[in-house]
Amino acid sequence: MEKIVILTGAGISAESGLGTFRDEGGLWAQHRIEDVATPEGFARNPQLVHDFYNARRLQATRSLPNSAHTALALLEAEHPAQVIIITQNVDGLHEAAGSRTVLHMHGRLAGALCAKCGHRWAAPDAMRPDDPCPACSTPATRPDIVWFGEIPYHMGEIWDHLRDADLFAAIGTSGEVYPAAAFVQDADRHGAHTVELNLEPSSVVSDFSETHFGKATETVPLWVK
Ligand code: BV8
Repeated sequence: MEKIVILTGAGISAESGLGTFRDEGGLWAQHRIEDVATPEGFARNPQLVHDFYNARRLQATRSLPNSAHTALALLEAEHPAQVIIITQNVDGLHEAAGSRTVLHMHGRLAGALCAKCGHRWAAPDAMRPDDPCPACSTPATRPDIVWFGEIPYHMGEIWDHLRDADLFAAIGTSGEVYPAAAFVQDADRHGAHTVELNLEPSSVVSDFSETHFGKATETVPLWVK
């Protein structure tokens, strides 16, 4: 039974109106990574970081999945237990499109985490630094997001999927952030056919056997056919 492992990045949500990071005017052009996407930045100014994620959480709740998300959900419906999506995205658009097997390796905007006791709960629309944890009451709440320098979630499971993949596709990612950018090499080493679907060549395009350039809403529905 063919195993299809799909890595997605901000580019798959671009046409749903959510900003990417490294495109013209992207999120990293508006904010310094050090200030809003590192534990040090959060320790320095938790309100600034909460404001950054509160704004993205609000925007994400108002966005809709696009035909690329829907195409992947249909692919999974047609090949139950064969399709796994590993997303770097923190929006919930894969789930909103109907995908069931989604691993959020960089966390989720919808999640809140207590830095003291590790309790997780559904994030309120606007988080504040001194919100008490519902479990231990400590005012140590943070977005359930993996920042630079932190260990991505689900890595053990992800390595297993890459080892067993027959087909690995990366969709809408610049290939700038590790360990996600190296997944194609792991899949290739274990014999998978590798495909990049992106608006333009990523930094790791040479690691892929097949490429399709264009907008995700055009390339992904055609590719899953
Ligand atoms: C780790 C938070 C160890 C969530 C993010 C020095 C010190 C410390 C660490 C490092 C270091 N040097 C290197 C590292 C590792 C570091 C890293 O990679 N740094 C980079 C900058 C060099 N990585 C880490 O720290 C990671 N942790 O390494 O721990 C470890 C490793 C393995 C096992 C155990 C332990 C943690 C990384 C996670 C950081 N968190 N964000 C959030 O705020 O959203 S990363 C951030 O970048 C986002 O999560 C995003 O997902 C990710 C990748 O970006 P993309 O999704 O690719 O988006 P981007 O804008 O870059 O590209 C969009 C693409 O779409 C473009 O190519 C564009 O052409 C295309 N596109 C645009 N429109 C469309 C389109 N494609 C199709 N259709 C369209 N319409």
